[in-house]
Amino acid sequence: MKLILATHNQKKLAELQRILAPLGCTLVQDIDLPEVKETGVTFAENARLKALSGTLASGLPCVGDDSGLCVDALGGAPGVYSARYAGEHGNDGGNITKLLAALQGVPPAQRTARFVCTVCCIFPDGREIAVRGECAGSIAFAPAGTGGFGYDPVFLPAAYPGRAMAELSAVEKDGVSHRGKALLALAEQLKGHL
Ligand code: ITT
Repeated sequence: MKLILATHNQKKLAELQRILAPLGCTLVQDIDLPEVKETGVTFAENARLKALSGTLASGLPCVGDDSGLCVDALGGAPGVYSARYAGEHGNDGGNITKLLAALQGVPPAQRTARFVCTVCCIFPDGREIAVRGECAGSIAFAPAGTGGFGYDPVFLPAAYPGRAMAELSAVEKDGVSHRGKALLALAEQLKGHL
């Protein structure tokens, strides 16, 4: 199945492609999609806005991904504002610096957090699929690793004690990540739409 992917984040695109390809979906991004204003207050609303905009612009089935980091000690922040936590959209280094500063003095047991990924797929005939995946973990005291993107250097997934998400291989990350789980659910539901 050929799907358009409504994202302007190249690293997110690469992850979506590598997870969905073995599940039988090819993502294409050869269409100049409009920039979408993320005005939703939930991940699911924003994923739907991205998918809808892409479907309307391309006339093809389109997938939108809205994701982020929710930190318990910060009341769920940065949440839907994860990409622009430090002000400028997509400033990963600035976001990490701001997060570590906000958690200064917070002990390990209270640094619990989770990554959330919502994915929405909208077909030109109006059918919609919405799925969600989560990855539990905690926030480190300093960044480590060079893999992944975003907050991966400071996120310690519960499934790999003592390692940051950015220290995992792509296969290890996809096996436990919020995006890996959401896309597995999407692939399952897409079977019913072929
Ligand atoms: P698009 O809207 O164009 O898809 P974006 O980067 O703006 O790209 P989001 O609005 O969904 O995407 O913001 C997601 C942010 O959450 C992202 O910029 C990272 O800071 C963080 N994030 C999401 N998934 C992540 C992951 O797997 N690892 C680390 N950080 C992640």
